[in-house]
Amino acid sequence: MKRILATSLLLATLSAGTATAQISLVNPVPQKVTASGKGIVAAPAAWRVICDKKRSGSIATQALVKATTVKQQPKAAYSVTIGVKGDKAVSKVAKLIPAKAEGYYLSITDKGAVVAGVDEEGLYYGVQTLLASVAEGKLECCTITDWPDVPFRGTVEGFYGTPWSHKARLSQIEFYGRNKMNVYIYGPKDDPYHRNHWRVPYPDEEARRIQELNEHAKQCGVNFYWAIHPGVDIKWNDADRDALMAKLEKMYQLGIRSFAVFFDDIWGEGAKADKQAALLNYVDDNFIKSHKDVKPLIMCPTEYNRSWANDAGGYLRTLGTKMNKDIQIMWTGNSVVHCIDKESMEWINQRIDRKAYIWWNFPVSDFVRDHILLGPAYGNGLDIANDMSGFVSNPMEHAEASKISLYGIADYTWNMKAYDYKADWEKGLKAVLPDNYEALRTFALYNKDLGPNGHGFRREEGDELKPVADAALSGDLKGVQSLLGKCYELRMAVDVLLADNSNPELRRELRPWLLQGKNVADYGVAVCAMAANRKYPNAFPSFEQAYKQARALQVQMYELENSDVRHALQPGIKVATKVLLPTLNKLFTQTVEAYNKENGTSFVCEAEYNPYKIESTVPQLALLPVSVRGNDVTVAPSLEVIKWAKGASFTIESDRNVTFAGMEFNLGVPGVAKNFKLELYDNGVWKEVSLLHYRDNDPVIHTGNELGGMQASKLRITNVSGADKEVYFKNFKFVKQ
Ligand code: LOG
Repeated sequence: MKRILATSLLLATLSAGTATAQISLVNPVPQKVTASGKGIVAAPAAWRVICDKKRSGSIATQALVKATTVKQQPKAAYSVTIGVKGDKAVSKVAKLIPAKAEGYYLSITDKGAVVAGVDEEGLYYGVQTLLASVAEGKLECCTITDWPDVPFRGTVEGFYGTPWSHKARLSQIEFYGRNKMNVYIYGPKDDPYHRNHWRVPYPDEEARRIQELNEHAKQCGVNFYWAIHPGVDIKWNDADRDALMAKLEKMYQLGIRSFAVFFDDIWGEGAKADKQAALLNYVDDNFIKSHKDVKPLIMCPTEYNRSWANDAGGYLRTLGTKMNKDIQIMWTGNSVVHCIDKESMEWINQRIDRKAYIWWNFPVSDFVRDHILLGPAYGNGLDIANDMSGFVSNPMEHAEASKISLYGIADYTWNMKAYDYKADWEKGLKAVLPDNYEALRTFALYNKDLGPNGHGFRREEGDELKPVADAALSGDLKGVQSLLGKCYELRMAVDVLLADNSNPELRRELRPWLLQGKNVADYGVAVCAMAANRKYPNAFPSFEQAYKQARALQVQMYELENSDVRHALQPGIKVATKVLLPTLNKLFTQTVEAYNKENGTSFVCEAEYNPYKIESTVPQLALLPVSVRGNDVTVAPSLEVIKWAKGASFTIESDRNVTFAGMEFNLGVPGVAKNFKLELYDNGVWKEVSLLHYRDNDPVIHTGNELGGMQASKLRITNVSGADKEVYFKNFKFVKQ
């Protein structure tokens, strides 16, 4: 009895202070919250909505009516009064509405709530705040004034690879609305009607789906931007200008009211700043502005990051001076994948003479498809809200899993100064998988970093594990025990997630990594048993038993990496690569070495097994993963323009001789075969193999018939043209016999 009293007293004191409890369920964190009245009370079972007649069809009203948290009943005692500045219903609180676009005032008491938006968007967000705060069946009496820091917040579906499914997009858009993001830019690189066949209108079925997405976005308060990517083959003539206008007009007729034009990842004719500016000014003057209901145009430049910007060439300054000021210009930061800070914002804004629109390449994983990125969104400056016109994240092709970091990005862009990425990460995990949040958290701890990659972008992973790892490696048995505990924990989390039915799409996305997580955890258990056995030689399992299991799991990890469990285009399956797996590998090696020394045995002590290795003097190619599927050996494609210097080469080496059945690669440019030399290395001699295209307009490069049956341990491709070349690295594979 006493204890209950004490707890309730404690609760009472807490709730009399600043409002936190129920409001902490709200994302993004509101700008200003003041606790008032009775603190936390039970939420009503039903409420009645009061608004001006003209407001009854608004998306805010619809969101309230459709809400499942609290039912709407015309006679309910609890009232929710809603309106936009100027509406009669909210005239009493008109003065309290913040004078900021998309802002709102919200008051919650035990008798009723009032939501007053400065505009329709603000009202919608106020309603979202109210709905999120009652999600656990309680009400927190308080007043809130709230508005976003950044005017445009959301995502750009701008990655290479399998575009999101229609269902995934619907779910994303709903998630954005709930978390107060107002932008979804549709620009998947591999939608042919966006890029390669940009002139061609969508077939009816696809057009209907885009229409549905756009309608859904409207209901969720999200602006659906449709992006076009014409730079690959655009001619600067009237015919192509008209083709672009015609396609945009078609999309307008489908109902689209927000547009973007992308010029990223191209070179040559399409990459000219003055031509791009002239074309977009034309689009702006004759399409965007002539339709009164269209949002400002967004463009992605060719030099979209500082490391690629050739300042002397003046590309960015040309856009800055020549392109209409209302056209927004995207920017990924100091490099393709980079966090953004004040200094880098100032650098770009000066050049483009406007506030850059940030395209943040996180959590996108199209350049590290063997990893899945479940970590928090951190590293961007908290003082740059006023330096940008918008901030969108480019997510992973794994839409559900991306929501973990998107949850944080929504918060960051709304209320930057208060952004606490660690707290957001926990909340994001809960939002994605409320039923098994702990398991998802444990698994996510081992899936944050990207591994070594061409962009040099890395993330924290496993810092919390380091003391345990150091202790285990120093031979401390307690350390080994703790490490074993971590492996059990991972194993349990994986099993729970593999059987979780509450978010089947998330489970489908995570599956390759879950299965690999299971291998890593089992491997860890075996390695810890080996280490423990050094202290207790008579315990079960024996050193040899545990060693055999550890070896078997190394093979299983490799086999799984090259199995059909992978998603399309996935080169491997990497889990826990930053701290846990390297620790286990080290522990394995040092334990085997010590055992061999003492017992005169010669157990293999290498921990990692990969028969193929790449070496390259083209830096962009040096870190690409190699994968095996049946007899196919594939090097993962690179997505950017590859600067292949004259004389530079790319070598792939096998740990044994391979008998070749065939080979095929694609550098994305017709006719380039003559610039490259292919050689195979056999018994100390390099032998040349001829290269050819089957057709003039087909970039695929084939090898001469002499390749069939040849044996070699290395294969090398060299730029022998005598000049630096710009190519793509779209596809590269050879087939073993
Ligand atoms: C592409 C983007 C891709 C990303 C990460 C931009 C503006 N363009 O290197 O489509 O998802 O990097 O690989 C890009 O970032 N090119």
